[in-house]
Amino acid sequence: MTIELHQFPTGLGMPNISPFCMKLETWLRLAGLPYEIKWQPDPRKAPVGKLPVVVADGETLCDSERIIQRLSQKHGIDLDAGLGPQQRAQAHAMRRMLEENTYWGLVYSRWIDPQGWAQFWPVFFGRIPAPVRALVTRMIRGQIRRDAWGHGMGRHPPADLYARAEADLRALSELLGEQPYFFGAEPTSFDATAYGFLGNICEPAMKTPLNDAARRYPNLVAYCARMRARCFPG
Ligand SMILES: N[C@@H](CCC(=O)N[C@@H](CS)C(=O)NCC(=O)O)C(=O)O
Repeated sequence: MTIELHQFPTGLGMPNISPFCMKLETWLRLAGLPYEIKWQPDPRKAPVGKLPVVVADGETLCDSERIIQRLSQKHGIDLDAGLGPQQRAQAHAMRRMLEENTYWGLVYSRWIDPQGWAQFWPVFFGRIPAPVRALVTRMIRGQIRRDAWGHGMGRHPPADLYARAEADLRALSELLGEQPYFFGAEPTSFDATAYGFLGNICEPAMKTPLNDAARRYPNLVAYCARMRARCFPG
């Protein structure tokens, strides 16, 4: 049984600069499933144009959550076995918040905010030969601007947008409190999502209002360090 994990290349000192790819890789590590990485810089090659993708025993799976459900079922793994219905509902709501709202704060901070863009573009586009770089960069950045606008987050003035994303961080900080993981002493599947997103906000050596906001929550910073030590040591 082989699990091929097709995901974006790494950067910024992170296991992955895509929070969805990092979520899935974190989950695979928490689940103890061996996998082989296939680096894929171009999401258009993926069946639905988004990464991560997993190919397992000839089956191609898209969407991090769907992949986790399928692999859990196939391997008889349930990282949430210890959670009651109310905790599972909380995990679901927090995951949706991170993936559908906080995500756009992160996208804005890297791709649209001029301060973040100056730090981010060399990581993402630095290896593309100069003659085509400007064209590719303009095309992809333009698409991401349209996506953020279409979602709605990209229509807010920057201060409002960052305030909306910081409200998510505050909520997560309150929910985590002094616990090592979001639901107690051991990680659950929500911690894979949480680290994919919070890690990508707290840990990279980037300075934007979003990174600065996250680093004002000591429990979130310590949580990311704990998750990294557990899942990506060395
Ligand atoms: N719901 C998907 C979302 C994946 C996703 O949005 N991936 C981004 C990278 S973080 C992507 O591939 N974007 C490429 C694009 O939109 O063109 C999942 O959970 O896997």
